[in-house]
Amino acid sequence: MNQLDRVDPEIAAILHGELERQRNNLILIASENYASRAVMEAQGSVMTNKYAEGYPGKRYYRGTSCVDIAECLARDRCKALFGAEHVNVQAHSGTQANMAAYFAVLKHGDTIMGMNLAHGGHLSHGSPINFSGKMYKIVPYSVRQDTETLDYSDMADIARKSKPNLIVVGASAYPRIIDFKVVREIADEVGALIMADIAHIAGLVAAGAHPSPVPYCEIVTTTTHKTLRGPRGAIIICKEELAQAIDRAVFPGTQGGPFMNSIAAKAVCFKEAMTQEFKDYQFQVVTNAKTIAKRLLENNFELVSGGTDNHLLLVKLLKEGITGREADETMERAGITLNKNMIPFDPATPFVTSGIRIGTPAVTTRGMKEKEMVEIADLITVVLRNIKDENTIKDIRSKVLDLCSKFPLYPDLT
Ligand code: DSN
Repeated sequence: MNQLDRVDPEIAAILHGELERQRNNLILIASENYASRAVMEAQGSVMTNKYAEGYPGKRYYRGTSCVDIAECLARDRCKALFGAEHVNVQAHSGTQANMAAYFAVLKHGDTIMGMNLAHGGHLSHGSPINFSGKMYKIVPYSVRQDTETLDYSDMADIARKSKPNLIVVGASAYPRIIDFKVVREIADEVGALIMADIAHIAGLVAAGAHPSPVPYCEIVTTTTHKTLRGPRGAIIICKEELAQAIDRAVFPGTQGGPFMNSIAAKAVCFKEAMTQEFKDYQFQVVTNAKTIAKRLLENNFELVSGGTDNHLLLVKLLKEGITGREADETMERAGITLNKNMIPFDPATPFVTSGIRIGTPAVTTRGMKEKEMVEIADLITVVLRNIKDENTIKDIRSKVLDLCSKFPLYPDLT
């Protein structure tokens, strides 16, 4: 970072600090990952200088010959990766992708059925404090209290009663496979459209480690920076008949100029995602999550739904008498970065919570496998069992540093 060090040493020092933080901590936030150097080079490139409102071949600016090719490549690669009919690669974020999707197919006041935020859904799936909950009539569905898994027959009953215009399926804290085929049957019975938000599982879907929603849903949205391991941003996949409505809802509906640097980086991400190395990585992500889950169960912890089928798990801390907030704060001091999370039927507030969420995408990118997952589960166990013992926390911190040093991150980046 020669130029940045010279021009703005203050920000340069913060970036160096962030690189060291990422290197020296176990990142277990389920929505985070480490993008490749190639992705980061495309994102931090001259493409950031270009305005390109519109779409390839139909721009409102001159000088778009290069960015047009990049956007076409990103679209074509993404279509091939997911078997999609149409894709919009301009969405800046997951929430903006969802907003554009709603604007494309709904009117103000229409009914959306979305997963309860407290049960694993997302703010943009109808939370009353989000635009989605303010603009649309929201009918939430939940997980079953006994199994803590999606209750498709309850979902069908709710759909029959509320006749939603759109069923939103997808989650930010749900550890099990989602059955998109059953959701399609429910939607067909009540005449609803489906939008699957696969932000968390997109990498797994691309690799075949989770069933794809693309054949079953009119619209599929995802961010590109979670399991998909690309740049920060989002995409919208849809059926051909919705292509124009989706594109118009993104630009000019909800966004202005696309971030061409991010679009170039998305193209790189999609190319990487077509490799065997990426497929192997995604299956390892799942194996790693299952390994942590198994070890935590052996260590007598309770997990939401009793385990995991994907890249994340949720630990219930009610029995331990620890809040999620205490746990994630102490864990951070031990060098383990994860987040507090609501568990289904949580008696605590969203700021306190009774659970933690653990995800394996980032540590798997570092090359860690089953052996390290058992070690990580044991480190987490010691922290949770000694939450007030500062000497133990310090000891875990040094063990974490030791583990991190064996899996160098961005070794040639300074
Ligand atoms: N906030 C993201 C997550 O951590 O799951 C979703 O947007």
